[in-house]
Amino acid sequence: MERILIIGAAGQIGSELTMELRRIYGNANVFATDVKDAPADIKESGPFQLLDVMDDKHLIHFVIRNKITQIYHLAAVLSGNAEKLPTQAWHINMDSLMNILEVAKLVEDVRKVFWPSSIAVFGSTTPRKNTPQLTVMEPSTVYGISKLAGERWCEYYHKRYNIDIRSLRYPGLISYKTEPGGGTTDWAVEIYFEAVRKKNYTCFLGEDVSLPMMFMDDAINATIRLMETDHANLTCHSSYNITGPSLTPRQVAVDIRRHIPGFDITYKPDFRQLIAESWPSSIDDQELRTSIVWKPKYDLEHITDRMIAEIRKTFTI
Ligand code: AKB
Repeated sequence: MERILIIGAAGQIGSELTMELRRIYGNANVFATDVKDAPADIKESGPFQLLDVMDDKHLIHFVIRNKITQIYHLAAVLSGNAEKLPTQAWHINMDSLMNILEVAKLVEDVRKVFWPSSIAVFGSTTPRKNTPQLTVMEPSTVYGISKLAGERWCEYYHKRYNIDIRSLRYPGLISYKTEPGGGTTDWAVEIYFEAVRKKNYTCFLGEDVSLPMMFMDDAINATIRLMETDHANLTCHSSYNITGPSLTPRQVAVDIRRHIPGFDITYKPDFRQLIAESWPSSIDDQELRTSIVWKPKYDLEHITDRMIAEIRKTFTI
């Protein structure tokens, strides 16, 4: 029987992954934790506790006491926020991962770890189109540097201590339940909320920057599939490329007008424009698709239909 710990359960990914894992493994077996309060459904459907992953002693006691067998470590300072406080972001992103890797090494019951990497591991010297799994990686952001270093540590712990760590390089994730905070791809969520709320949006990126994106349902599905796949099928022990459709702000705005004809968008690029320009515009994720036999279901139209419908529901309740 699996007993699963989620770190960062109140965040954009955690708030949806926790509910799906509870549906699969049973509410009582999925322990949601965060440094901040969580949405009501997380607290009401199963165990929730405040836990700071930076506190290594508390973390190891929690894992031993609750006989945890799998850990999903989702907490991180994202790209935009990390640029505002680089040394703090480095400290949080790296030390939290090292605490998790050490716990996985020391506690025998812990059999698997999931840790997300990001398209931010790539930089302006990487081929931007169809970025391959193995390529030049010279990230220019502190977030990207921490994710690249994290990938190397994951592979090191796998090779040296035989720890089963699985990871995906998430693109921008589009979801309606919990808004992201401080990322360069946040525009792809904000645009839908503002379209429904105000019928206009000021985008912090220029109209034609193309970035790889993915709807949250596809990301959750791929993540759980990766964790459930036989170890023998895995060909990568650092982090797999993964993607859905590549989108520009202009393409999304045009698609939103199918539902909200008067929707207006203006562009005021800020410091995140340079970050976006240093990231891939599209990703080759064939290696993952072969390893876990998976492909995404959501294209732009399908994403827009779901986003607008779900956001409208929350505003009419
Ligand atoms: C960000 O924009 O920082 C994140 C990411 C792509 O990892 N959404």
